[in-house]
Amino acid sequence: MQVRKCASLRRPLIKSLLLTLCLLIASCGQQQPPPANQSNAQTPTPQASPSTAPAQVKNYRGVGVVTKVVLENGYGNPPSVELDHEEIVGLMPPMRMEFYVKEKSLISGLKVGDKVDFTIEEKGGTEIISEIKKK
Ligand SMILES: [Cu+2]
Repeated sequence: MQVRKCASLRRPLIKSLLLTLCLLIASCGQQQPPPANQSNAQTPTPQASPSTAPAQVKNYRGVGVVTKVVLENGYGNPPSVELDHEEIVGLMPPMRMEFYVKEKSLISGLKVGDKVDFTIEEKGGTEIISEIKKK
């Protein structure tokens, strides 16, 4: 569709520029499957663009009870703590889940059953505990 439109243009001054543009569009198109139908073609798929700001760090406060402490996860993974946590406003409902922690020292003094206050650092969909203190 776009290729045919460009090929029909006969203005030499802008022809090479448009041709370059056509090639760019065509090469971009090759990296993705063609749209399933015409209505999709009218609404471009959102894509990550160079102007997209880098992922912002957001901090969330939470409270919970320690259900597991893992000081060594192996395979280069950070230590982790499993918590029965209350609602983390703006992030998630109450649940039991495991979080990675930034430093082993944050959880080395904790044990199962401890009530804790904690801070979660969320960046680009990844959550890690940056602070955790026994109540
Ligand atoms: Cu959770």
